[in-house]
Amino acid sequence: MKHLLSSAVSLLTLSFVACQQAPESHSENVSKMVEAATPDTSAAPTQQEAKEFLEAAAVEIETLGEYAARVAWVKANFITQDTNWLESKVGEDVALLSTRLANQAKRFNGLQLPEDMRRKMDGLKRGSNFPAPERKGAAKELAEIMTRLDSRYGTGKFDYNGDTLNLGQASDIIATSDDPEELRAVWEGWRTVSPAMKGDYADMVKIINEGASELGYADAGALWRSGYDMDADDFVAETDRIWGQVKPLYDQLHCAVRAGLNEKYGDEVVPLDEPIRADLLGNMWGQSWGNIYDVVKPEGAAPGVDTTKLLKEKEYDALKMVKTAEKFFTSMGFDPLPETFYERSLITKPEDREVVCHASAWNIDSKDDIRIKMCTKVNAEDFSTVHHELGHNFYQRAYKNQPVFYQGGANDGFHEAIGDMIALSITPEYLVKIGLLDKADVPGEDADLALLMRQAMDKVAFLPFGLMVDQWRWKVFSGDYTPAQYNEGWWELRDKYQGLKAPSERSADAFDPGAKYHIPGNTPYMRYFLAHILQFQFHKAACDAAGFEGPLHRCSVYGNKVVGEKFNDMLEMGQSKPWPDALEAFTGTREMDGSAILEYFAPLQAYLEEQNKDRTCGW
Ligand code: X8Z
Ligand code: ZN
Repeated sequence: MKHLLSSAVSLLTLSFVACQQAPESHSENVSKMVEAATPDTSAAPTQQEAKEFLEAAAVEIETLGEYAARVAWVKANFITQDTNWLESKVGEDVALLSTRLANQAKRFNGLQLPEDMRRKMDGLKRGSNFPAPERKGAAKELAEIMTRLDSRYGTGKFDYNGDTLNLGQASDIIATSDDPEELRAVWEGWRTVSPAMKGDYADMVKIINEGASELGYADAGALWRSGYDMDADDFVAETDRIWGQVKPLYDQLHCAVRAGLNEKYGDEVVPLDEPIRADLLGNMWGQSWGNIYDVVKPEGAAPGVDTTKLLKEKEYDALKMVKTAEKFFTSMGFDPLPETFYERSLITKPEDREVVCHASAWNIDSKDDIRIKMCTKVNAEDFSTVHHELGHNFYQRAYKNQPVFYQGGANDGFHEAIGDMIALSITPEYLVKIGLLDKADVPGEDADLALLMRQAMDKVAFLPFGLMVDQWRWKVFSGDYTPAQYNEGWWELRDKYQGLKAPSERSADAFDPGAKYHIPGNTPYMRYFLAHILQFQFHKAACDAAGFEGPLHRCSVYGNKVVGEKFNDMLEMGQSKPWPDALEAFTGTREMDGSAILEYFAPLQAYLEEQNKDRTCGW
């Protein structure tokens, strides 16, 4: 999700790179307001002063936030030297504001405050995920680096067989080719875009570590981990615990997929006792494997549903995909999207200019000006992504009446899980209701394994990737991985968690993390691991609330207004309460936990264990 000024982790974030600056005169005015609220830094502050400080800070954040969002939107829709310049400029202002407010908030440290004010103050004190140190010039340098990284990724291209390929074209080849030589060449080709980012990345790490240290954190990783309403070390223990719950399921899937690929490509390309080559999994990063579902299609099981084929047969286009996803939300009682959403969103890739194609959802004015930006293709993956993005937008609109401090997800994993939870309700029975599937083609119970396998190839395959990306960043921030070890460290974790390996020896200057959007795009990633756990908890709670009694993968809450209302109650809370309160409101539990995803896939896990019983699993 792209958002400037609110996140579960911090109030002012550059993570979406746009930042800019309100017109100078206005900026000065608001600065004076904050100054006025904290007049004498030596005197013991009063609660009244704290109240005034928070009020003035909210005005500053809202004002600069909207300006920054508009600049960032223009840059992401039209990458040029000038829009990069503008974005760096506003990024600097956002960084300066964030650092200043964090420092000013410290003044109220010793003061007893009502819980609500303390929560707002603590949010401010966390600064941003990419904090600039106070020294002169640091915010500017940081903002310029962040803009450069993001734009380099957005405009990345490479030559292949006499053609120039962008990421979308390269991804299509990875999704459909079964020529290992071609796959390797395209996989490597995309990774020629990122070595040029490495110097900037190392410089950025130094700057934000310095900023984090000034805010009182050991490093930027410690700052990121502190954004979950719990002790940062406890958060790490929680993610490890949850990974421990789901790892046996992943290991079974890995084993079956390796065996399927081995059958297809032979021992030379896919040895049975090694990690899997990362270019063979149908996705540029090997993060979700739905595109190679055929290699593990359960034998003898009835076929599931090929959503890509259905969308194409029924001549869906990007707009129809978005309208269909919107209709899911409105069927549950949410208001339709505003007209401006359709007027202002970008939903197909323009041919005549450079845009950041990575899908995102925007909240421009913290009210109703919500939009998405994605280079939609008509396929199952993007059908699901459209639901994902609208989930962000409906969440943003649900919490729009919260104070700006609370306009964010209960935690950042919640924000990523909303649309995904809705997409879990895309069952064959639902597809019949919207006319995509003929009633006669609804697969029976004998297709359950096929349906679960197809879903697991996306959702289960993703789990270790969701975990390892920020494991890598945390080690980079802590200095465990020096710039010289960046790439080696990346592959160490790819091996450890995913059981994947590069298709060939990586060169000394390779910077493979930079070939994944969220590294140059400056977006934390643990949120997606959490979301892949949470969305199943939400789905189960929704199905329970609907009184559904069948297996979870056959449950759809389409049209269920009772569930919609309960869901909305959680969404409206935004970030106003610690996330366990929000989770409890909807699911009745206060813990993020892997038991729901395990329950969902239980029949598949049993099947995989049986299939794998004579295989040697692991790597
Ligand atoms: O980045 C995204 C969304 C935008 S928030 C499209 N996702 C992650 C990714 O693409 O790597 C969704 C799933 C994981
Ligand atoms: Zn998202």
